[in-house]
Amino acid sequence: MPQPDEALIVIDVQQDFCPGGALAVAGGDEIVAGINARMADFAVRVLTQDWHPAGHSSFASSHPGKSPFDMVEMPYGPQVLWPDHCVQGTPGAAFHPALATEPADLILRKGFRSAIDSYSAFFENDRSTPTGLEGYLRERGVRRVTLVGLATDFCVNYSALDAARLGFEVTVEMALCRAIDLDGSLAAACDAMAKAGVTLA
Ligand code: VGL
Ligand code: ZN
Repeated sequence: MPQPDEALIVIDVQQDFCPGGALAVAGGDEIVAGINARMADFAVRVLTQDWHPAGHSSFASSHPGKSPFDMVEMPYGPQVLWPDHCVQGTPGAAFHPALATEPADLILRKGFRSAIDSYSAFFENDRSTPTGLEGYLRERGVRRVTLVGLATDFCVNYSALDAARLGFEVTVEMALCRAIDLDGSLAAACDAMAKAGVTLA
């Protein structure tokens, strides 16, 4: 029986993060069936979608002389530069075709402002501009959130840390996540999440 105060948040299960995509996460497509199977266990189901305008400031192609995975300093702090990905309206921004989107109560888009990236489902990368998800969940009576999706060490990690900081009880189901793992970013993310009180299941 789904508990009324529990939400499943499915992070960025999109074509560009799956094998063959612009920012492919190894095994990204392997989690889709398992995520679909979990949806019935939650009263509230949210899907997030990374949704960048062309020429987004997180794209290496927007920074002359820079390459994907270089770091730059943005007004809001350090930022990894990515290959162009999840451009609004392109096939790469679409959900994986096997992801069950019908059960979703809310599809939340993020990263749509050119000048700022948004890894977290709750705040943009300045860690203070809200996406509105906190208000949505609170108004729905949610107190506990389970996170799955892509990528463990970026968007899942940032979302989990923000959810914990906001006072939600947070679980990340590691078997239903896959990581990018740049320079030890997966281990660092697991450490940070554990320290923040996130349950890594
Ligand atoms: C993501 C890098 C850039 C993610 C999104 O979904 O983890 N990573 N944009
Ligand atoms: Zn992105």
